[in-house]
Amino acid sequence: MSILEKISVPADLKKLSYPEIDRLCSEIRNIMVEVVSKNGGHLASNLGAVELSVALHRVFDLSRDRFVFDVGHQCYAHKILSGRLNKIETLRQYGGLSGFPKLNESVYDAFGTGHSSTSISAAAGYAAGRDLNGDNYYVGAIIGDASLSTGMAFEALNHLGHTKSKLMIILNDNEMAISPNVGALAVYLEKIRVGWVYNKVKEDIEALLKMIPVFGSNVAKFVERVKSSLKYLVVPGMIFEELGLKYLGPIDGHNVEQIVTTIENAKDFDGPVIIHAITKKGKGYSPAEAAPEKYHSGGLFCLETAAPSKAVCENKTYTDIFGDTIMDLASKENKIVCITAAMCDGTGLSGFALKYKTRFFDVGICEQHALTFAAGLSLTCQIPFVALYSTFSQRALDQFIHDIALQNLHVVLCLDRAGLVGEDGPTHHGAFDISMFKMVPNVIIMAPSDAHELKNAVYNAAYNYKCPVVIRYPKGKAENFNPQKSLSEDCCYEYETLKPGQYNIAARGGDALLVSCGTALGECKIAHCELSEKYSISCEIIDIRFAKPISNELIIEIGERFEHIVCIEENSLKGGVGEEITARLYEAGYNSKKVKLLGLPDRFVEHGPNSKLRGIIKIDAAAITEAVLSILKPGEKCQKKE
Ligand SMILES: Cc1ncc(C[n+]2csc(CCOP(=O)(O)OP(=O)(O)O)c2C)c(N)n1
Repeated sequence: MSILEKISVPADLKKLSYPEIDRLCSEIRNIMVEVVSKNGGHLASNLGAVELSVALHRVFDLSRDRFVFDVGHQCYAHKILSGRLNKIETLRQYGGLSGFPKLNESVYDAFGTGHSSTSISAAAGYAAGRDLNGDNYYVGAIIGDASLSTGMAFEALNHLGHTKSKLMIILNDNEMAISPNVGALAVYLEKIRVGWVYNKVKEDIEALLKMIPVFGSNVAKFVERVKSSLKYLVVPGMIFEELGLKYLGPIDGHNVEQIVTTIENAKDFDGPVIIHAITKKGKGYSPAEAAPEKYHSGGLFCLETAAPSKAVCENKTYTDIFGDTIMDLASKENKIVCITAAMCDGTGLSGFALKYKTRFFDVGICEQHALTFAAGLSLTCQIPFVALYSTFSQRALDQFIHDIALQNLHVVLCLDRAGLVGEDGPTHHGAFDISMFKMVPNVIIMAPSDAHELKNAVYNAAYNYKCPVVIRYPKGKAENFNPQKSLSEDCCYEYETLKPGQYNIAARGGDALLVSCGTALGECKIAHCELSEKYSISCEIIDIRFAKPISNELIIEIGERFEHIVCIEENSLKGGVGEEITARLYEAGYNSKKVKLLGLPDRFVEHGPNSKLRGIIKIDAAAITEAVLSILKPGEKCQKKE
């Protein structure tokens, strides 16, 4: 019988011996590796947090005590231990378990996460509410070293130092963000780790300090100063102590007994306490230990060889195309600089980072800082490209408005993972970028429809538009609607100059119009064929290219030539391009049009394969066909061909 089978409720963990706990940890790791090999997911961070999760469940009752998992990409062991083992095979699949903690998935999940560095704030709120209500459960946050180095985490620590709420922070320090962690805090934690082996020495020195006698006030002050500077040198975690938290550690984050003992010691401290646990990202699965960045998150892989499944390595993605293009432009223009917020590889900047070391900045998980930093760079005539995932740009909206757009600075924001992202689900879908940035004055927003269009967007953003520019493109394989033109010979690629608002007629037709935004063009083309072949309906397709500006010329072209219009975008319908086009047509006096708007609905879209999600929310080719048929009058070109 496996140890896991002995656990029907988390409290059963308390009955296990430590050797049994060790076996349990291996069983959990085996399950994780197997499930992630089939379903994809965040492997390396989860492998590194097994013992921490086991220890938390051994000490606390997490259905009552409230622990917030930061980012939430390390919650698989927690899910396995809290009654979800029988559903773990459904992880990240449509209708199955989410890859992140989710309030409505289990009573054991204290807070929904996905974006980094929210855990201490949420836990602080829990602690304040608990105290107001006169309750007495435990509250805590488990946070990685990279997530701790963001503004939001510092804001929470700063607040806690003031409130002194009883709360436990577990710092899961593996020296890594997705890539190696960067920044001054990372260096500080590294010093503590190095000093870890000298802990004994520290204890001896502290004992020695206590023995220094104190004579007279000046001597006393001097001795105090010496004591405190020596303390800074040898006592780990002083920065946290100075902020008003009790610091415990560092401890071995893979030794459950040591973690449990430390938590037990910390539990009764009546204030904020931080336990510093040293862990290894990818622990227990050698390919992930050797290459934690590669196994941070990703697609399916072969269990035996650990090689990515074939589908994963085929064809260039939009991320690759962006990476290739920026390298090409940077080879000719030395003012181009690139900024990432801890997502160098994910945003396609690894090549740039290697080749142009001084022109590349990884600022850590700090999207707000990344944008204002870019604003400063732009004022020195550099051409900053900030590459983020669409969803993470949400937290930097004010910096975009106040620091970049208001001053009309030339900063290019490249938003990868725009639109649906599939299995990562609602925390990661890039659902709002067009709506969010479209309302901001001075801004150009480009939504390229294929690889060539993306190359042109990056080129024009660098050279032709001296204002804030947003370029949004999705996850996954890049379409190429112009296969005659080579994508690979970058050095002699012929970029096309585009006027802001310049649209492209992608297919001619007269019965109805499909207004396509970005990569929705692929689905429009399929619907176009189906409407023509099955129903003899000829549709025109306009690829608007720019979500902003939408030119008057385009509005007049649509208004004069079409009565039946379907707009398609993989962005929220609220504040999207469809809404604007409808309003502008009406305003221009074209007020009798039949219009259908397809886009992301006014609810959070679940996780699952993108193709399935597109069908459910009706933005795929079938939905486009259906929309056209629904607005053409019966008998008016919508008889199905026999
Ligand atoms: C706001 C935000 N930006 C970027 C990310 C992408 N991201 C996910 S995990 C991660 C690194 C987290 O590192 P750490 O907190 O140290 O945890 P570890 O994975 O090392 O356990 C990043 C950058 C995110 N989730 N949220």
